[in-house]
Amino acid sequence: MNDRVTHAKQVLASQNIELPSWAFGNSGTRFKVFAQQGVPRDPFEKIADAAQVNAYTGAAGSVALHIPWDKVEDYAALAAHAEALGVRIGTINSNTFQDDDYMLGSVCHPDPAVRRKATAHLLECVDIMDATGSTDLKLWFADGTNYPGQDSIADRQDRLAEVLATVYDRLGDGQRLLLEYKLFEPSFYTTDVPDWGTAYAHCLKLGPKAQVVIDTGHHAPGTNIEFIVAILLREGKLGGFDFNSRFYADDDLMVGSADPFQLFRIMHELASQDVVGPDSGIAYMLDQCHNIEAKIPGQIRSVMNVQEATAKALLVDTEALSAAQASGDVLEANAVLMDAYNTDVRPLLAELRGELGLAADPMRAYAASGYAEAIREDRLGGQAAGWGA
Ligand SMILES: [Mn+2]
Repeated sequence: MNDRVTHAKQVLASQNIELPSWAFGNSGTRFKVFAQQGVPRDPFEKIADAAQVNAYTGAAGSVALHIPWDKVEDYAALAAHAEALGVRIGTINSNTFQDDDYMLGSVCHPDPAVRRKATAHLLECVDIMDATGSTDLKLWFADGTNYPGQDSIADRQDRLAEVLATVYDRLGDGQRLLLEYKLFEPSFYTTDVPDWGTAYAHCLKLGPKAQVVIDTGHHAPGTNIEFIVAILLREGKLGGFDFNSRFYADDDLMVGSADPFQLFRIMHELASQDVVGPDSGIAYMLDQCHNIEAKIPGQIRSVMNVQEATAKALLVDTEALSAAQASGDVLEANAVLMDAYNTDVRPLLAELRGELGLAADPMRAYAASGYAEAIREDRLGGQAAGWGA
């Protein structure tokens, strides 16, 4: 057990959970955006807020950008700003869904001119990767149709494949294309990349620099996500995660909030293959919006939820589990897993934070820091960041 705790602490100390820049801006539903005070007004302020999450958790050393929301004149300056605050620029996320031209899709659009426009945006994202040192391009497409007969399902796949190949060919050494799937929304009859199988098929054709992203919120209720994790890992095609929590649909709520057991089961698959650490080639990212809760503590809580699920997964008695599985002892195998899940890992994580020179309770330490009050005072005037801003 002591060896296991030591190993768990080593892995947890190196774990990186990437934060989305958009988590710090105003967000909402299609019904209402409730503006908050002190929200960042530009990408520099978003990165400053993300750096706070890293300062209190020690586990969030990178920030994903979303283009065009995070467009700046000087990306090298943005990367230097991040570095000065102890974080770095992570994944570049493309946006081909907020322009009038994209009403019928982007890379799958029937009009070649719209597809060229979308392709140009994706290639610009790779330019930004070059400028920021980012290695991953994350692609999610809002493409799909609402009505049977609206467009050819097969032709749309051909168009998608063609654009993806163009972007893939532009990638430099050490750069990857991460393709994200989503069951539905904003299209409700067909979605052009609806599931891991479709994403996997495209990535397989593209080559080794193309991998699949699992957004935990992008599945039908009851989907066994840990099975998808196991399959993609086995095929070397698991590029990363967008962690969040869903209840009815793609809610982008705090990861591990509604179903911490699902998060544990996912982390168990990853821990059992020893791919939790930063050298695994798997990007562990949050994709969340905090519509009704404060944003920085929302991100801190989310990072802590991932850490707790990871710690539990690392405490699974793997020898006992393997022995029970080999002997067909169903109840014992399940009990070994549940023992780990039911362990209170909060003291272990508090101890680890102490060893890393961090406060034992990141939520309280942040609340006591005065940062929230300071940004409310400082960020008066200007346009608060948010969707499309
Ligand atoms: Mn996502």
